Amino acid sequence: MERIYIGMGSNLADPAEQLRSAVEALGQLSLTTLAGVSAFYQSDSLLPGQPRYTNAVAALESNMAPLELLDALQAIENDQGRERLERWGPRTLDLDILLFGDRLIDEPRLKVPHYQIQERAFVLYPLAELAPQDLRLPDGRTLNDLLAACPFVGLERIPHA
Ligand code: ROI
Repeated sequence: MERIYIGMGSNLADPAEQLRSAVEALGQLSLTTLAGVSAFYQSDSLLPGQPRYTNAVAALESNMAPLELLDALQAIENDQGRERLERWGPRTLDLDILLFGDRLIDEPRLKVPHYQIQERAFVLYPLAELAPQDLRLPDGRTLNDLLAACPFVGLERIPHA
């Protein structure tokens, strides 16, 4: 079993409900146990002119292979009405593999760790609710290092969402 962290985001069609449905679907994946879910956090889109996002992180314990898990996550996104009209466009559901054990994955379809973890408060703060602060990325940086460099700005934490 490997510990995997999934970043979740939505800014269309009742985002909190989209995240709750996604959590439910993650809990039903084969070879996989849902080990935890962070609070939900609201923030403005990094791109102007889009609705606000709701984001959260889920922890999985899984025996799935990375690309198998990626296929399963994309199936969940599609089930929840994701339409890939434009890159970075608004979406009903986005599921990203943030970390997969201590693996470094560099394939055309999948790069892990997710390349923007460090810049994104809406990923780091929910991740920190589930992961140990001394968690190390494959490049040696700890979660604590990343948090120290990424202020908690513009995030609104929604407990029990
Ligand atoms: N902004 C926020 N706040 N949350 C996201 O998940 C998110 N995802 C994106 C872009 C459009 C970059 N902005 C975001 O893809």
